Amino acid sequence: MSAPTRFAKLTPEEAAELIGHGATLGFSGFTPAGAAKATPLALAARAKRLHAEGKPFKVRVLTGASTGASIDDALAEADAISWRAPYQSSKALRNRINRQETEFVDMHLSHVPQMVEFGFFGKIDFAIVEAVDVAPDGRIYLSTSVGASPSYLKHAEKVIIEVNRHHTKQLMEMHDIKILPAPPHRNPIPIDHPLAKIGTPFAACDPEKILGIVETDESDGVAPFDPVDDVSEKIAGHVVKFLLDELAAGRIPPEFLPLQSGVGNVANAVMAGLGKSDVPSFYMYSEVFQDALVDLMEQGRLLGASATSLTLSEPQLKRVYDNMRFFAPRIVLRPQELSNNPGVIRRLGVIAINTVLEMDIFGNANSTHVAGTQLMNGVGGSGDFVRNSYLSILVAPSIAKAGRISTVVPMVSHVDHNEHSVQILVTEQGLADLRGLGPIERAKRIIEKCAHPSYRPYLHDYIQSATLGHVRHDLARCYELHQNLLKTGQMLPK
Ligand code: 0RQ
Repeated sequence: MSAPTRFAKLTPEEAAELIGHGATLGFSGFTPAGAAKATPLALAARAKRLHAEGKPFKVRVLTGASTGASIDDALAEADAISWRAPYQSSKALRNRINRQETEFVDMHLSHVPQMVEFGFFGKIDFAIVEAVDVAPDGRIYLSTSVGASPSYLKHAEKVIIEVNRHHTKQLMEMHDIKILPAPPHRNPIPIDHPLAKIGTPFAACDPEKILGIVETDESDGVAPFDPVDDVSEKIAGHVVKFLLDELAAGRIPPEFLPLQSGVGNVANAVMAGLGKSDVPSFYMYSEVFQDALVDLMEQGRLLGASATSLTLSEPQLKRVYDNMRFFAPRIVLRPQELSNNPGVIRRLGVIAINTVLEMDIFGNANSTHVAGTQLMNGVGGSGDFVRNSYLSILVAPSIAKAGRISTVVPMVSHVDHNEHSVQILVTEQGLADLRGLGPIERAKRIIEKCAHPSYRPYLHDYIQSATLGHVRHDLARCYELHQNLLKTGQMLPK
């Protein structure tokens, strides 16, 4: 394909000048993968300049999920974000959200395209989207993530494309892009295998809306994972043993089921553990394709993966780019409405493994808010998978902050995943299979299998002293551990 000569070339500063105070921006980016890079940095610099002149400048920011430093860190540090959805993982932004300087809408990632489609977020003024190529007729070949970019390109009034030369154009071989029609005209989505393709390798955009192209040559800047620690290894061990037992019992078929794994070091360790185990070679139907999966695919342990982003550190990404003949047919990158689609997850019988901050003794889980108030990152795609998977596994270390916090508590201080969706809880202490158990049996099992020994007596005592009922609670006491933490910095007295 020829260079996109039809469109004006813009410097990042020129692109940023086009964007006015109060605009709603739909950025590409799902994790740092495929995030717009130069334009948001120039926008942050512009915001700082305007603020120094005493002028207001804030924008409303939509993305696929979290972003690289160029969007959330830079714009938050410039105090330039008034409203943000659907997910973030930036310290600078998190602090502003928790001080209520930025309004944050924490939502299921599969819902984003539909909400854009129906105008729930209002008018999208600009889509600012990273691509590897643009055709004169407006076909946009996205880079390392798809996320919600196709919807932003379709609905934004104006479009700025960042063409990033750092990435291979062959990425288009992985992309499978489709925007679902509006209900009630939705036929079944014909994805009956993780690698099934149902769309096009490009996102469509009216070329008349494209104001210009910003050229970049920058990596996604994905940080490599920490070495696997003892706690993550133990959690991975429990998950692997459980899956092998399920396989032996015939509750997982011999060809296995597609896996989804959440973000972070624990999730990465679980995937590495599964690769080394006797679990049969498997597929993934997940949202993020992260570092451990490159090795597993090369070893033949991972047969193929559906995701919405290729979130790889530079060395791992280079391995993929150097061997696209091998990797391209084995990876499909889809819009997040499809990578995280509840109907497809249920159809394929996904086994989902996600990390939480805390779990309660009845099986409710909190992924997002420390002590019920302080946002960490957001629910992300975890809810899409936890609610709809064949097996829904939630993992966490049993204690945090050197034991001052128990992640197993009487009642979670914020609910992201409720007891009706959660099936299996795992900490380094053990695994609690909650299927078929009523509340009191669940409580006993979670305390014995998952709680840290130093918190078990407290939790048993809580149940004993609670009001008799189907679920036993002492409403005066259920947040005692959290209240202790807020008052003294630890959940139990020394
Ligand atoms: O604090 O950073 O100061 O050390 O929370 O905890 O154990 O390092 O775990 O990095 O895997 O993150 C739930 C946040 C876990 C993540 C969460 C403190 C702990 C540490 C981080 P420090 P760990 P991880 C699909 C999947 C929601 C989205 C999701 C997440 C820090 O997995 O954001 O699942 N999940 N998406 O010390 C107070 C507690 C704590 C606690 C841990 N109970 N109270 N602090 N910490 N438990 C992907 C996408 O959607 C893109």
